[in-house]
Amino acid sequence: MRLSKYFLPVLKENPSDAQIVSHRLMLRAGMIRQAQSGIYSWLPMGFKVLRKLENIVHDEQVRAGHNPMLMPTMQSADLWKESGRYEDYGKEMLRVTDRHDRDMLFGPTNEELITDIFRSNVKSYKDLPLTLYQIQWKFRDEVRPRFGVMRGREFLMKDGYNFDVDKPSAMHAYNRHLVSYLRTYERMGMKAIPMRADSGPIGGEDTHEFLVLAETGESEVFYDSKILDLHLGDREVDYDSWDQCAAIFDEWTTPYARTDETHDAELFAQVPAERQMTSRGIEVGQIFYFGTKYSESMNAKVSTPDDGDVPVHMGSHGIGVSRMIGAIIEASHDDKGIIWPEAVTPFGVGIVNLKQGDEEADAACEALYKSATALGLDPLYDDRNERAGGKFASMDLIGLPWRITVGPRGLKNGVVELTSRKTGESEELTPELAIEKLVKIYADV
Ligand code: P5A
Repeated sequence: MRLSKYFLPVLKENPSDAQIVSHRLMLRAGMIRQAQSGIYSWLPMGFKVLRKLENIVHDEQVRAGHNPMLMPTMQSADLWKESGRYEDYGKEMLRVTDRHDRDMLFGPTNEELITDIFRSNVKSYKDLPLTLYQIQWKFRDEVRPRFGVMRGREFLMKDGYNFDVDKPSAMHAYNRHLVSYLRTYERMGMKAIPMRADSGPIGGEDTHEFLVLAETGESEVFYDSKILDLHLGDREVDYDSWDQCAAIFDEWTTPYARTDETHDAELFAQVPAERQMTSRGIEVGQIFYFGTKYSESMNAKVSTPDDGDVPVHMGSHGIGVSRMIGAIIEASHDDKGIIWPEAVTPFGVGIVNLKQGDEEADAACEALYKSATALGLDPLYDDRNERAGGKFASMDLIGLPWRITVGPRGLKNGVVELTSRKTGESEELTPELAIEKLVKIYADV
C-alpha cells in the first residue's frame, strides 16, 4: 500500500477524551473513530488488524476441530423467554420492537440461539461431540462504556458452544478450549493467563477467564509468578486426546491464579511469598461449562443407547476480538506510539523515502516496494512529499515492527537502513539483504 493512497487519518494531538494509552493510540493512529458512546467505526488500519486477529482465531478453532458458522446479530426474544434469561439480563440487553410488535434484541451472546439450532437438527448421541462457533458483533448496553474498544457497547466476539453427551466429554471440550485459547493468544504475541473466575449471567460453576496483565486492566488479579514461565510453544497437540488436553489444563491451572471474584487469601498465602503477585489484568476471553442449564430449559436432548433421551451438556467460550487490540497495545507501546507484534501488524514493513522526488531515491523505493510486495511482506510505502521528521513520527506512531529508510546518502554506498521499532536499533544493508532478512523474520512468525 502507498501511504498517498491510504486512508490513515493520523492525529497529531492527544484526544482529550481518551483516558488510557491504547484508546489514545488507536484514535491517534487513525484506526478507529467513535460513532457514539461505546460504538466505533473501524477505519482501514484498525479493520486490517481486526481481520488479522480473526484469522488467527479461525485458524486455531478449526485446528481444534470446531465448526465456523455465522448467526444473526438480531434475535427473537422468544428464545430468551424460554431459557428464562430475557428478564434476568436486565438493562444490558438492547431490546427492540419490530413493525409487527414482536420483541427482538441485539444479541449480547448466543447460548439460546445456538441451542435452538442444535435441538432442531441433532437428535442422537452419535452426532456428538459437536462444537460450533462464530465471530460476530455483540451489543451490551454497558452502564459505563469506556477505554475505547476495551469496554464497548458494540464489540466483536468469538463465541463458541460445545454440545456433549455427558459431563466428562463436556469437560474435555472445556480443556480443549483452554488449550486452543492458549495457542491463539500466544500466536498473537500475547501472554494471557487463565484464572479461575465467576460465571455471571452465563451460568455454571466451572469458568476461567484469560487475563493479559496491564496496569489499566479492569480486574484485580492474584497469581503465582511461576505461571509466567509457562509456554505452549509449538508442541504438537492432539485435540482429540483427553489426556493430553487435561495435562495441559493441569499445567496451567495448578499454579494459583484468580481474579478478585474468586480470590482465596488463605490459599494464596500458601504460595511462596516471593512468588505472590497482585496486579491488574484485561479479560480477553472466558470459557464456561454450565452443564444442562440451557438444554433442560430449552429441551435440547439426544437419544442414548442406555439412558434414553438426555439433555446435552454444554459450555460456551468467548474471545474479545476487538478488545484484544486494546490489550495488545496496552502491553506493547512506548511514548512514541504502538509497537505491533509481528503476528498482528497491519503491514509487515514501512518504507520511508527521505527525499521524495529524488530520482534515485524514488527508483530505489519503488524497487523495494515491488519486491517486498511480491514476497508477501505487505509493505506500507510512505511516498508522501513530507519532511523526514514527520514521516518518522507517523511510522513510530502506527508502530510497524520494521522500517526501511531510503535516502540519497545511503544509496551512494548502495545501502538502506533497516530499523527495529521495538529496539530502535538500525543496520545498514543492501536493499536485497534488508528484504531477505525480513522474509526470514516473518517466516518464523
Ligand atoms: C462465552 C461466549 C460470554 O458471553 N457466551 C458466548 C460467553 N462470555 S463473556 O465473558 O461475557 O464475553 C466473552 C469475551 O468478550 C469480551 N467482552 C467485551 N469486549 C469489549 N467490550 C465489552 N463490553 C465486552 N464484554 C465482553 C471479553 O473479552 C470477554 O472475555
